[in-house]
Amino acid sequence: MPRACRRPGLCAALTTGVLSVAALSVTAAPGHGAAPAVGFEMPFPCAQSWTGTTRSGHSPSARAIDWNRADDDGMPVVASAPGVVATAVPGGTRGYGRYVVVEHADGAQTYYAHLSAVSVVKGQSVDQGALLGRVGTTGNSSGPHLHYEQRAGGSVAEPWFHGARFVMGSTQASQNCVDVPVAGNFLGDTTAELVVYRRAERATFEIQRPGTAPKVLRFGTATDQPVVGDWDGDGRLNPGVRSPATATFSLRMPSGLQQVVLGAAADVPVAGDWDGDGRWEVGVRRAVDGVFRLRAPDGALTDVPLGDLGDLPVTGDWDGDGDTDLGVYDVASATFTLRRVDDDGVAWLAQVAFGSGDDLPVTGDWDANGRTDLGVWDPTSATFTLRQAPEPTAARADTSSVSFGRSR
Ligand SMILES: [Ca+2]
Ligand SMILES: [Ca+2]
Ligand SMILES: [Ca+2]
Ligand SMILES: [Ca+2]
Repeated sequence: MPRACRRPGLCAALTTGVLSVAALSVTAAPGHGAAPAVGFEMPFPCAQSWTGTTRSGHSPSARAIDWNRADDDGMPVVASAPGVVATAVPGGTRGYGRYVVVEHADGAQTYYAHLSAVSVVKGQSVDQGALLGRVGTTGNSSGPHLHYEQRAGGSVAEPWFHGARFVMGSTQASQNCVDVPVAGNFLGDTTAELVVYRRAERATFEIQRPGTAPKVLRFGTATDQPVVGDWDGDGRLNPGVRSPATATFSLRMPSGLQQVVLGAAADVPVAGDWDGDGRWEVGVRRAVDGVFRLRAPDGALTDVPLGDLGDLPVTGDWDGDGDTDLGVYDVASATFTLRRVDDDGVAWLAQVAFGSGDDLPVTGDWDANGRTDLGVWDPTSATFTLRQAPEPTAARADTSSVSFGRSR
């Protein structure tokens, strides 16, 4: 029952069969110090140390944390857990100032206030560790810091991080160190490899090689968004990242680095060979309206609306014609919607139910038949589940599971 184990303290007790008094107290008295149902991490990139304090009369609750560290003005603020942006106020001047609220499972919420910049928009899905904004001193604030709350049932709850109750006044290193699932043919053998992007100050792409250690490519930072593609058209994927703050793609090739500025901070990067010439291009799925904006090599832009605001974008060549197609994944219903365009230019949509729970989508040609297949990655168990069929939209399919990456 891995999905129930999102509270490391309790899970450890359950797996050893010894339910200690401390573990029992975890389940008692909801709202009065009970462990949250969501496994929250600190709202800062992996390994950063921050000091959290409160005071009597802290509005709206002494359970709210003011986070500080040296030179903290402008430092990145990231999501404590996956969720949907419930509120994003990029221009606030009173109270919380510029702030973000993320809604998680079971109606739990996290608040991030007094920001200098907001990088997300209402309605979009954010993954754990995703950039939400920058530390600032907007609104009712006397100096740069992050005002942070965990709420349950609308009330400010006692904050917990990494399965432990937070001790006010303590300095802790963020364990918001997450893998992001990626896949694609990096090694040139025509089948797609399983890959994770390991968020860190010096991030890495970890490429699975069965029977031997993963191939590790160092590229990107903790708050970059991974985006991979065959930028030089040699048949193998290359790493890439997009910096949300500057909306800049950095695409790495053996010959050097290509940079492309596209979209707004909140947009999600995508990549594919839109024109089928063997070299991949980039695009974004716009967070404000869910429209894909695809960039041609000459800079021309094509807009394709697809899916709902909170859906996650996927790309792949579903019909095997050489042109990359678009799709979206609805996490709540665990359903892919795949779009292809026929020879007459008519767009067709097909839905495929696959995955469950908090799974994140991945796509890759697992069987090397030229058609991109579907898959999901379960962050709780760090397991890829791959769907294999002659065509990704076929009703019948085989599935296989592979553990790869670090569980959250
Ligand atoms: Ca390449
Ligand atoms: Ca191309
Ligand atoms: Ca296609
Ligand atoms: Ca395939």
